[in-house]
Amino acid sequence: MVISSARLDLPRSPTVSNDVWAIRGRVLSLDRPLVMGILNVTPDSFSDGGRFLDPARAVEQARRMAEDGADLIDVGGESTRPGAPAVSADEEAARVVPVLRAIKDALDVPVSVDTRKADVAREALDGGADVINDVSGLGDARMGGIVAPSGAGLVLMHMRGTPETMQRMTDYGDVVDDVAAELEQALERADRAGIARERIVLDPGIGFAKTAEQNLELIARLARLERRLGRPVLLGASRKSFIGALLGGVPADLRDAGSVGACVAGLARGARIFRVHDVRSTRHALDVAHAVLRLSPEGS
Ligand code: HH2
Repeated sequence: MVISSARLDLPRSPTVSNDVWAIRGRVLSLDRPLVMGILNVTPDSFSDGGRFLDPARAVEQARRMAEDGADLIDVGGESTRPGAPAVSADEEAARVVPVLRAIKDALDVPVSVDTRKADVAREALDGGADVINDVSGLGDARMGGIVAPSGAGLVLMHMRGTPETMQRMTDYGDVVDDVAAELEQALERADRAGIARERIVLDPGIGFAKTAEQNLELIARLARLERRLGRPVLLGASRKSFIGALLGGVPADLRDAGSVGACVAGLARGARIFRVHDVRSTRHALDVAHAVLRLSPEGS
């Protein structure tokens, strides 16, 4: 929900509001849950690969998601599923930027670009991206310097290693505390680059260097991340394999109801932004769950 279109130049301050997310001249209110619709423009994403490579089809899908209640559209040009092969920055930008520009021309919906690469982010920001969604949490040393002057929002996600190696890097003490500590380091990288806290949301990285049990524990104890780090939490559980495993091995295209369940559970435990494939069902479920959960369990 956009509550102001005034360009912001917010200083970093100890009194940062957790109820807003400042993204390139807009302030998104987090008074109600935000839904980020996934648009993968890759040949190989695990659930929607190959469907939206053509900009015209991508715009139609973005329009559908906006009509269904998406607050942002997240465009990604590199699959990060476990074991996915690396893609060059040129190839990734060639997939993402034409789609980004086409959406910005056709629709008035904020667009985030899902990339770990500073060179892709630079082209995306030139093309009008409102948010950089960095699954490596500023792992590319040049990323902070490119995002900082743009005023764009930033998602700092937790992962370890690369999509090829991450599933061998699941040793944690307390998974929530260890993820919080590693996200804190990402926040410090953002501070050093001069990116104001209001522009940042945090993401525990469901499925990225996590076992199925660790994913569940992170969702169950999400509120601790916001309490410790002072910024809102985004949850990206949609169609991921832990949902398939919980449901007896259902394939990705049959995981939407389970994904909605994960979002509602995440909302109850403190998540504010939800990155999903099935926007309409998620929007409906979150709006109803939010209307209930904002009331006190004790009555007035
Ligand atoms: N998950 C994926 C990609 N980007 N970004 C954030 N912030 N959080 C996530 O959990 C997240 C993400 C992986 O899912 P998907 O885009 O559906 O598949 P693929 O990586 O195969 O394109």
